[in-house]
Amino acid sequence: NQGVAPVTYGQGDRPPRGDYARARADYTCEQDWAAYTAQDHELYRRLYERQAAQLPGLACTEFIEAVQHLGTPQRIPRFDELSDRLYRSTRWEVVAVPGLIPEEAFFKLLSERRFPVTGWIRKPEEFDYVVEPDVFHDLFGHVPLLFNPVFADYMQAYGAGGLKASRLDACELLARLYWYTVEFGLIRTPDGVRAYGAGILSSAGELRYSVRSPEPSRVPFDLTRIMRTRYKIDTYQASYFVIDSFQQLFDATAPDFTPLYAAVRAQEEIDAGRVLPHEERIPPAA
Ligand code: HBI
Ligand code: FE
Repeated sequence: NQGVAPVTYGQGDRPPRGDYARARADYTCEQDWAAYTAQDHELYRRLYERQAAQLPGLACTEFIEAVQHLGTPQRIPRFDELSDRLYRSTRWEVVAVPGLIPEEAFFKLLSERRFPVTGWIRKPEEFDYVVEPDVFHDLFGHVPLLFNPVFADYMQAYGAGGLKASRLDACELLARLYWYTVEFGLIRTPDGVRAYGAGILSSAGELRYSVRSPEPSRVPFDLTRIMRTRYKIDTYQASYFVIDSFQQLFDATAPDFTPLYAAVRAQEEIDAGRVLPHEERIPPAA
C-alpha cells in the first residue's frame, strides 16, 4: 500500500495531521480505535456535552432527535458499530479517512452513501476551535442528519452532482452549495429559525450566533444565489441561507445543474453578508 498524497486547506503551509500513507486509493483507511487515548475519549466527551447542552432552542428537532444515534458520549464511537446502525436506518455508512480528501474522492464516497469521517481528534488546546474538520466535527456535526431519510438522499445526490461538476469545472460553485447548506444551513420552524448545518452544530460559539444574533444576514434559500455567494472559512458566517424543509432542499437540487452553472458564471459574485433588494430578511430567533 503506497498511500495517497495528503490534502490541506490553503497552500499546504501547515503539515497534514492524518496518516495519508496508510490510506487506500479511495482515501479511506482504518479507524484504529485502539489507538485513541483516555484523553482523546475524555476530550470527545467534553466536546459532546458542551454541544448537546446548547441544542435545545438552537438546533432543529430532526437533529436533536437523531443525535442519540451516535451512542454514548463517554467515548469516541467505533465507526463500524455506528455504520451498522446507520445502514439499517438509511443505507448510509461512515468510513474513516485521514482528514481532508480531494474533492473527487469526497464526491465519489458521498455518491456511494459512504460518509468520510476524519479519524483524529483535536488537541485539548483546540477545544474551542479547530481549522480542519476532526472526528468530533465529522461525527457530531454530520452523522445525525444522515439518519434522516430526505437529508440522506440529498447528500447522495450532492455527491453524484459533484462528480458531474468535476467534469464541468464547476466544483467551486457546487462547494458553495455544500457550505451554505450542509455546513452552515438554517431551517425555518414555527418557533423561528434553527440550525441544521454541521459547521454550526459542532461549533462552540456559532450555534448561538447563527440562530440568535442580529448581526448576520439571513435570507431564504435560493440555489443560484448561493452559487454566486463567496464565503469565509475562518470567521463566523456573514450570511446564512434558510430552507423551509429538507424536502425543499432535495427538490431544488434534483435537476441537472449544467445550465445553472452557465447562468451563474454570467452573473456577478456576491459578497458574504449582502442582502439583495428583493430579498426577505429573516429575523433571528427570539
Ligand atoms: N474531505 N474529509 C473531508 N471532509 C470534507 O468535508 C471535505 C473533504 N474534501 C473536500 C470537501 N470537503 C469540500 O470540497 C466540499 O466543499 C465539497
Ligand atoms: Fe463538515
